[in-house]
Amino acid sequence: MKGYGAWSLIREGLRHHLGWGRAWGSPAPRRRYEVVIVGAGGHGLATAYYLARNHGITDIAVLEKSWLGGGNTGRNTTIIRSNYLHDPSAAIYEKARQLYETLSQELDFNIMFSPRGVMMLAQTEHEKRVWQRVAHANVLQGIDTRFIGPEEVKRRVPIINIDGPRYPVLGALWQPRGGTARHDAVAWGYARALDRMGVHIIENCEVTGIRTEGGKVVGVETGKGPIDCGKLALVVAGHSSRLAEMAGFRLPMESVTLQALVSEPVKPMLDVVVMANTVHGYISQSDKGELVIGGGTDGYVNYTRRGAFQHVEETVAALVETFPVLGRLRLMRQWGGIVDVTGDRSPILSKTPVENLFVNCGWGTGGFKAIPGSGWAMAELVATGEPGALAEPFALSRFREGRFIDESVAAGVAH
Ligand code: FAD
Ligand code: PYC
Repeated sequence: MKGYGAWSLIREGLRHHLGWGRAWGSPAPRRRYEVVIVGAGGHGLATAYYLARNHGITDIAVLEKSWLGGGNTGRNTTIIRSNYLHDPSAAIYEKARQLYETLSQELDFNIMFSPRGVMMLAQTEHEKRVWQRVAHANVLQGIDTRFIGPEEVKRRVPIINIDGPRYPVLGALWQPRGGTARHDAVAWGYARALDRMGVHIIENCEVTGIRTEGGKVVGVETGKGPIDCGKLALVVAGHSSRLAEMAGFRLPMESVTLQALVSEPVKPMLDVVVMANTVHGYISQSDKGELVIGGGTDGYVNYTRRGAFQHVEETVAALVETFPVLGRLRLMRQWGGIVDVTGDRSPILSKTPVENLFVNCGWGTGGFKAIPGSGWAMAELVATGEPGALAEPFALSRFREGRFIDESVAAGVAH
């Protein structure tokens, strides 16, 4: 497999790009692996990558029921930030944000990380106090955010209407090194690196059952036959409850659809990410010029990935007041993804009642930004059998012990 350095690009350019090989293979599954990871989304792939990179474990299969990155990893609106309130959240999201800064170089794959700045608007007095509090917490956590006034908001986002009428802009929480990355590229970059390290990624291989013996996991049933394993990690986002049920335990979470939409491409008019949580909308402009827009989740548990017309109406109506220019745009596409939401809006990285079976889920509406940090922490948990400092607060036991990490405000999306 070729690298993507300047010489390869020039050579392939000169021969019409006919010499590139596949970025990752499609191996037949072996009968047994040391570690099986279910789910080839960003979190499953990153878990495999840091297991290999940090812990020297490469006897791994990542099993994916459809195509790699086709779940929420390829459906999200790509926002990356670490401006959370509580220390455990700030630690794991900032670890991820820092890894994103150099991920293109590390994977030799351009993930198009764009630290253009993320702004979370304060549109009520209450929201202003909340973001000021988060800004103070972030100072103590060593995270670079600050509260900015309406004039600076207007300077950074000329298309914004700061005067209301319903919700004037009173300021914003500003994270200058937050931003976006190309979501598919994150999955593809990890997949290519894994293939080079000898890890098997097996697509079109749905896990249909989990086998245990004496309270210990021993393997999985799949559409391509049974596969034995020493350790099993479930990293399947919105399908986590179903996989946990196969192993005989329940997870404290619900699955709901989160929707997004994009406009037709237009000339550059917005070079930061803006989230307007009071009106439930957020917006950024992609490199192609489309405005990437999202709102809240469907208000009921469901496993559909359909875009719903009322969402377009609600989300756009909310944003048009703050960004009047949107009223003149045509919308191009809308879609949904099934997100896995816990009661405290924080993820679960944990051992389970089944020995050698681990879960990584509950990232809800905000797990894209966490992918590298989550993979790093999950790899440590799977490799050693014990959580490190990053994963420990996110154990399943917190729901029994009442140690909730309430991030419903910082999660940023209405759900
Ligand atoms: P996924 O990418 O969904 O991967 C799980 C994989 O498991 C899937 O590929 C699925 O096919 C596979 N799978 C499921 N069941 C099985 C089985 N039985 N056998 C084998 N494989 C199986 N987060 C942000 O940080 N910023 C954002 O801007 C943002 N915007 C979002 C916008 C939308 C519309 C949506 C839907 C989500 C958004 N998110 C955002 C959330 C983010 O996308 C998710 O938290 C994250 O992608 C979850 O990654 P994952 O790898 O856990 O899940
Ligand atoms: O977590 O920042 C986020 C986010 C934005 C849109 C969806 N999730």
